Amino acid sequence: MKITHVTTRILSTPADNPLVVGLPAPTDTREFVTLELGTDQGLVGIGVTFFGGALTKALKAAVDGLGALIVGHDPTQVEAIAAKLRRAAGNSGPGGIFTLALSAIDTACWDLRGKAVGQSVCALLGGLRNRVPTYASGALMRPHPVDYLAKAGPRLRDMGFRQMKMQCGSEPTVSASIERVRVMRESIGPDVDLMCDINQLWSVNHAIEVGRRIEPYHLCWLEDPTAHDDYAGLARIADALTAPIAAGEYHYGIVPFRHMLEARSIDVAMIDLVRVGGITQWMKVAGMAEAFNLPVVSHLVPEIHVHLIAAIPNGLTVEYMPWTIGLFEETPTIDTGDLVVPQKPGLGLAFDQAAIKRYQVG
Ligand code: SMN
Ligand code: MG
Repeated sequence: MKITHVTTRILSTPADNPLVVGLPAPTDTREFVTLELGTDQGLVGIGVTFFGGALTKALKAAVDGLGALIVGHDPTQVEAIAAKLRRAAGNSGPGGIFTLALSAIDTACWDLRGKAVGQSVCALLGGLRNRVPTYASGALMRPHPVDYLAKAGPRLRDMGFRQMKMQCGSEPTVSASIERVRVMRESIGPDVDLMCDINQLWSVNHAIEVGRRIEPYHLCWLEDPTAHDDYAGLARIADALTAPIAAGEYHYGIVPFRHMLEARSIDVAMIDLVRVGGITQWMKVAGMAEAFNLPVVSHLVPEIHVHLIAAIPNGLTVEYMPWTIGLFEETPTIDTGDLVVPQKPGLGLAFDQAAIKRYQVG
């Protein structure tokens, strides 16, 4: 099989989240770069990348530029493709736009790999199980007031979610942070897994102080309590608290995970498909975490991550952040709190032509 053509698009979709109910819909948008790799066998593989912000056009140009270099290549040779693209991109990786672009290409190659042999990506990668726990995300956000959380949490539980994540970190006082977590926990009861994301907003000492005082509310994990690259600081927090510390979404490539694992900075490895550089790199980090006896969780794009978390022995749960559901014709179903792995060949996903028509801006 050979890659014969590369098609990229920029889609600008409404920045809403269907899990947020009863609040005005945001008026801003999210930009995605979509990729289709066509082949001489007539198969088409798809990938997606983002985090471009104002550089989304540059990200599309990066995918186009790298994509042109793999025309004529066998898409199943994912390491050969990564090596060629790294060489071609000079020193523009592993951080930033190079890795974001590589991710879309690698993902589309895995989709083709699955389609070529009639197996799902999950089956190709290990095929451990066909459903995985998932948690509601993006629905209990920092700007949402406490009384909203108290109503939204039970609503998510009634929708079937057995796990959910809230954001904290911008409260004016320690007691306001504690109160936010207390109200959240009491609204959903003891049987729902609750995660809390700080998105790097706290100092190490503040994280330890608040973290100790919210221990009665039992977090499934405390995420990114401090700066993502403060490996020693994260380790101090992880040591001081019983709540597991999760981090990883801000890192590019595989090497920072070595630092976090060696420094004992984390108890849960959160791997972002887009920033790590695609499925090939994602699996390497999952293996590193396994060797440290640590679970792995995903970040964004549940439609693709469901294959990865389901394939590995240490996959804990998939973040159900429904930003990307509008891009696809059909997305994995949620059944009593689990995300079901699509059984179709490859990723089991197709871009929604109506969405392309409606949201394409480049
Ligand atoms: C997150 C991602 C994107 C926007 C806001 C928050 C968050 C997550 O860190 O874990 O999904
Ligand atoms: Mg996060």
